[in-house]
Amino acid sequence: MISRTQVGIVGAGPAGLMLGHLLHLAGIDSVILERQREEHVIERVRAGVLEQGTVDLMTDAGVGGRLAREGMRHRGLYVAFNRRRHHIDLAELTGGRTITIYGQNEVVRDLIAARRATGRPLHCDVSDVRLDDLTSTQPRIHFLDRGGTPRTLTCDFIAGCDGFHGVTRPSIPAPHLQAFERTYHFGWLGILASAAPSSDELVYSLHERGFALFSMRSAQVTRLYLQCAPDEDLAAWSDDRIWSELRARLSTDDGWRPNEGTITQRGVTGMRSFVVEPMRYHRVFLAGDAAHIVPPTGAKGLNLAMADVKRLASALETFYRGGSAAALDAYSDRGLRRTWRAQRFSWWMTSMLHRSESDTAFDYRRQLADLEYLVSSRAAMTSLAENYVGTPFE
Ligand code: RFL
Ligand code: PHB
Repeated sequence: MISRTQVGIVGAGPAGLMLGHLLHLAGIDSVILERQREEHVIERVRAGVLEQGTVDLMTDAGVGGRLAREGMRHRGLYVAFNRRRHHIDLAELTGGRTITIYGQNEVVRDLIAARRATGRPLHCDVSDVRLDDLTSTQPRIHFLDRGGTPRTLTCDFIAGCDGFHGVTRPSIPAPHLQAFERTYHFGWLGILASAAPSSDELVYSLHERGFALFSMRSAQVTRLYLQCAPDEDLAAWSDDRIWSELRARLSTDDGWRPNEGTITQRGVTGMRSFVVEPMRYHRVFLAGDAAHIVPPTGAKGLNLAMADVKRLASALETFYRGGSAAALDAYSDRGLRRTWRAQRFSWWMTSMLHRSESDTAFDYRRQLADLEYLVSSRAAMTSLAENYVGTPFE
């Protein structure tokens, strides 16, 4: 079966779904292909921090209703070390900009509902996705639909929104891409717990035993992370061990500690920094994690993905309206500027807050000095705040 569309979108994460929705609003048709089942995509627990640019994009695109009702707006955050919490007033330092806590899976749930309401195609559970004719003006995507029927999609453009392990980036001939990568010798063990958040804002903590992060999803659900080995065996972590480690790394001398409750979800994530240049090959465009990965410490991944697809949708709209390809031609360079800025920030937050096996006592003292400086200098706090809340989307 052969069909055609204007934009073939590979991947139904936040990038692919938002791109499809923005194109729909511009009257451009698209087909979204996703290799996982729809329930899996909706239930995958990941990011939680939305920059104002992401919130505005959701709102302007008409998919921000539940986000406005259920998202938790935070004006600041805490940094903890030496058993003390220090407040950083993000809003005051950035002329009123804030962040919103709303789970990535909720963003995805809202975007899937919006897609279904448009009646435009979203094929989940597809397999064997392959791309060819990438140098032609009609690149193609081949796949098996959920019933196993082979299908071909002829496209004007292909958007690779298929994440770091997707098929689009490896389909581009290697000499055309340059990759920049850094891996870290640690990961995060993350949990969701049925416990009311004991702090109204996030707490990023450096402890001698490693990093820990206190976050939340709702008035009843706490989200917590512990630095661990990248290949940490979850089976070695009983609930008691998780809570005792979280208590050790997060509790502060003012008596604050996370509330505890039933652990409803747990997982281990490795960490990397990765950028590919350029983000385009002929009529194939890479967006989101397919093009770049940041360690989660700066909470930038989802927001970068949203900034990419906003730029891409607007460039495609310009192209279809008047035939100018200038914005498409600028897509990669503009995205790379934003990406490298987020890379620098995420690397900096990560290295300031994590302990490495190769670290010496000198390194730990240096990290503490970095943190002391951060919380005592308005200039240093402003630098963190500006980057954390994110620059406005183009
Ligand atoms: P996704 O979400 O990985 O979606 C890609 C989709 O493509 C599908 N796919 C394919 N489909 C068809 N054919 C193929 N061959 C395919 N191969 C893959 C996949 O199944 C998937 O559905 O990428 P996208 O859309 O670019 O979105 C990026 C974000 O998911 C990611 O950057 C964030 O989750 C990163 N991140 C955070 N970002 C933030 O902005 N703020 C945060 O607070 C934050 N915290 C986090 C995070 C990521 C984490 N993990 C688990 C890596 C916390 C964690 C723990
Ligand atoms: C989350 O709530 O999942 C979260 C918050 C901040 C981060 C990463 C993840 O930096």
